[in-house]
Order: sequence, then C-alpha cells, then structure tokens
Amino acid sequence: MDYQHVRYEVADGVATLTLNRPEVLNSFTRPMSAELQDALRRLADDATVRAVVLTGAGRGFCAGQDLAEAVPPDGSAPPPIAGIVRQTYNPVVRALRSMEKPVVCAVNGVAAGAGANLALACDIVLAADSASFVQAFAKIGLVPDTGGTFFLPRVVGMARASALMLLGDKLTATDAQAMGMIWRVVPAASLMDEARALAARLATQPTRAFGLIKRLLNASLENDLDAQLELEADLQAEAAATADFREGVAAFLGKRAPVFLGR
Ligand code: T3D
Repeated sequence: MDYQHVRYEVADGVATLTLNRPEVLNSFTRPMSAELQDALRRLADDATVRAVVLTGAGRGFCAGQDLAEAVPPDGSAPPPIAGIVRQTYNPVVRALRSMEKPVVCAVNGVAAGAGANLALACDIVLAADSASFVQAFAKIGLVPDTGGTFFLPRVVGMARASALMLLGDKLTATDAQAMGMIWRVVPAASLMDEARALAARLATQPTRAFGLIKRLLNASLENDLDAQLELEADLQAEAAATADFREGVAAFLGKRAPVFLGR
C-alpha cells in the first residue's frame, strides 16, 4: 500500500510513523486510518524493527475524527458511526496493544478526541511542553472512544477521568505528566531527538521480553492476582527460552555489556 496520509520511515531498527495531514491537525479520516493500520501490521511483522515512534506532522499531534468527513457538508446522511468506530479506531488500538515491540508516542502538539486516546494506547508517551490533551468528544455530543474509557480511568483514576471527559477542558502536557497520564514532558525543540533516542535505546534491548511484558501489562488490566501470577509464570518460561536471556546472564556474569539481538 502507498501512503499519502502517514509517513513511514525505518532506520537502525526504529520505525517512525508520522500522521501527515497537518493542515487539519492530523485529524483522522478513514483513508488515514487504513494506512495507519497497514503500517502497524507491517511493523509488527518486520523483525528488523525493534521499536516504533508515533508522532504528528506540523503543530498538532492528532485532532481526532475529521469532522468534515463525519458529517458531510452537503447535508447527506452521515455513515453509520458504530461501523466507523469499529473499522477506523478499534483496529488501531488493538494493533498498538498487541504489537510485541515498544511504541513511543511523541505528542508534538494538541491531541484531541481520538487523538488523545491514541496516545494512551502507546507504551511510553513523551509530550512537548507545548502539547495538550483534550477529551473533546462531549463538546460535540459524542462519547469517548478509541479505548479512552478503558485506559484513562486506569491511568489517572475515575475522579480525574470523569472530569476530563465531562468537562472536555484542555489539559497541558505538564498537568498530564503530574497526573500520571504520560511518562514525561520535554522541551518542544528536543521532542523528536528525545523520542528517537528513547526508541533507539529500546531497540537494543531484549525485544522478545518487551513483547511479553506488554502481554502481561495488557492482561493485568483485567486479570485477578491468581490469574496474573499464573500468566507471569508461563511468560517467564517463554522469556527464559530466548537467546537474549542467555546473553543477559552471560553478560552479567562476564561483567560486560549485553548485546541483545531481539531473539
Ligand atoms: O464521528 C465519528 O466518526 C466517531 C468518532 C469520533 C472520534 C473523535 O475523535 S470525536 C472528536 C473529534 N475532534 C474534535 O472534536 C476536536 C475538534 N478540534 C478542536 O477542538 C480544535 O481544533 C483543537 C482544540 C484540536 C485545536 O484548536 P486550535 O485553536 O489549536 O486549532 P484550530 O484553529 O481549531 O484548527 C486548525 C485547523 O484544523 C482548522 O482549519 P482551518 O480553519 O485552518 O481551515 C480546523 O478546522 C482544523 N481542524 C481541527 N480539528 C479538526 C479540524 N478539521 C476537521 N476535523 C477536526 N477534528
């Protein structure tokens, strides 16, 4: 598939995906989502890619659904929304969570609606100090989607999630960090350098173990303690069977730096 609305770059084991409709703050259309889904599938299958950066072109990260597409300006009937959500947003969230390699989200500007919740589905979120997060849905009479009602209460607690979703106020990146919604705020000018450095570091680490850690964290959102302990035992066996585990132990005992190959 050729990409028009997403930039796809790979270098040194790190893929950078850039949402690329800057004139409308990278708001989502169905074609952009189809490209993003295709790109995420490619990355999941490409063993040479060991970390991913997701960001936006221009001054915004992603302003959620393109509202011109959602409600056709010619007054014609909008397409059935449930199907759009299932085809446009749900597969992207599932692809991010099931991808067995780390995804760093570099939030370069405003993240609104589905754009805010897209960031929540990534593994490590860095944000420019100029970035902001808006649960914009209720402001236009919609409910949050793209996994927001699943992730947000879990990361910031029910009280904050309720206020953010009901009020729809813009949250600065600094406040988002303070409430544990994102990993770190960095100066806007150094966001991409920081994100690429973080991804480059992750790309030299034991990728198989990272994939298993993601599986455990996904399961921890729903499992009880007994089920989680059992899963930890099972996945520890998988991790211990990797070449990277043997290398990690050999390097430790040999008092040298490990060289992990992601196998
Ligand atoms: O319907 C379904 O398919 C269901 C799925 C829903 C998922 C959702 O995401 S619903 C939520 C949709 N998003 C929004 O409601 C956010 C709308 N945008 C805003 O509230 C503001 O633009 C921002 C707070 C994000 C940023 O404000 P600001 O002042 O920095 O920028 P701006 O001037 O409003 O926007 C810049 C341009 O982008 C502007 O175009 P123009 O005037 O320069 O030609 C604006 O119209 C355009 N733009 C921004 N967001 C969207 C958009 N165009 C289409 N859709 C957008 N979501």
